[in-house]
Amino acid sequence: MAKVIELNKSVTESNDRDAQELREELKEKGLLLINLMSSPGSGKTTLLSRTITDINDEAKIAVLEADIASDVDAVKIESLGAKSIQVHTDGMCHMDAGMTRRGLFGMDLSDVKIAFLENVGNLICPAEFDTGAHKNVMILSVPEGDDKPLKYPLMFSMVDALVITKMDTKGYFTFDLDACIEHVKKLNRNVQIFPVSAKTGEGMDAWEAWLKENLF
Ligand SMILES: Nc1nc2c(ncn2[C@@H]2O[C@H](COP(=O)(O)OP(=O)(O)OP(=O)(O)O)[C@@H](O)[C@H]2O)c(=O)[nH]1
Ligand SMILES: [Mg+2]
Repeated sequence: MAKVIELNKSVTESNDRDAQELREELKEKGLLLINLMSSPGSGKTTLLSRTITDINDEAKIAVLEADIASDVDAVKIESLGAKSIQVHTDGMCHMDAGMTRRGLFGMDLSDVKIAFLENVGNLICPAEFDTGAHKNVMILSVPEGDDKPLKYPLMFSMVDALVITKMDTKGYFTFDLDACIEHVKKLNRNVQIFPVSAKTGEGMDAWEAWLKENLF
């Protein structure tokens, strides 16, 4: 059973200010916060699990799991030896800076170098709220299709990195990686793109190197 915090809407309405304050405070503590967004089931927890297995010894990882219900993801992460906490969003489809702060500080963050926020699974609302993260990362998985940047442009245009996961399934789906990258680059010229499979480990090195480059 994971520690679970029930959240409700932030009391303050000035989310942008709260987000900036949180970002600065965490930087002073030497803690990199990464906001991980995607549609449900695209592979966030699996990517985090593989990342923890690969680099948790070098850079301690903690995960804030945000869901509408359940603690299954937090239990999975804890079973790998990383710190984790589950927050419930009171039915809301996103996290804001105040909710992120309450969840993060519900964990013991001593020695932690990277905190991931696994945001609520959807491609719309999470892109609209600054969580206070230093880097915003999106996952798109091969089975979702290469046309998603055309349909959900906001999230693709605001992220620092895009992980294209489940590359091991490419043979079973019609997914044109080059076309996908072209759509994304039209929206966001500077985005870093990492094609990976969290199942086979393909491409994980480049993703993990990027994480380590961004450590404080
Ligand atoms: N073949 C393959 N399957 C994967 C990969 N990554 C995740 N999966 C599978 O995809 C399913 C969903 O993965 P999760 O990691 O739970 O996805 P999620 O985004 O955390 O899901 P929610 O938290 O419910 O939004 C699981 O059955 C995983 O085993 C991958 O790289 N390759
Ligand atoms: Mg998950």
